[in-house]
Amino acid sequence: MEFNADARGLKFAVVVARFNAAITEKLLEGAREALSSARASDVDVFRVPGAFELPLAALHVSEDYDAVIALGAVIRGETPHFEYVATAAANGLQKVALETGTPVAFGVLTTDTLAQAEERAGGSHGNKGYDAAMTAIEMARFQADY
Ligand code: INI
Repeated sequence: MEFNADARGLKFAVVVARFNAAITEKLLEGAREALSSARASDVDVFRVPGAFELPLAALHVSEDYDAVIALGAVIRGETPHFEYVATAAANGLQKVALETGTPVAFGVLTTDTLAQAEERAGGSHGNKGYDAAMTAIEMARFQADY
């Protein structure tokens, strides 16, 4: 079956981390662009402190939406904290999807440097927020149609 990129009639929640906001707001712009190109009209945005908080926020809203798009930017820098935050976000978001049945798209950048994050938030490597929103649309459509 081909991907039907028509988001009309579907409800989307976007949960966005404020940590590294210069990056995550660009991811949000990309997600909005994808949702509007697919004619989604029912979109709510929720902000949380950091990527670590994204799974709980996704869990909290999952019941009321056809899909959740989680956006964050975890940048390694000098700190081992990176591994804990990135792993918790990835595992937690996957767990929410599998345990609730609501698709959760992983739009969390995990990069070594700020420059790499910029490249993936509307720079030379595209916009991962856009990609995550497209994934959410595809999975919400899949669940609605089959
Ligand atoms: N949160 C991020 O979203 N990105 C990061 O790069 C990051 N680093 O590197 O520390 C980060 N930390 C905060 C974390 O997400 C939680 O908000 C915090 O630990 C409180 O629970």
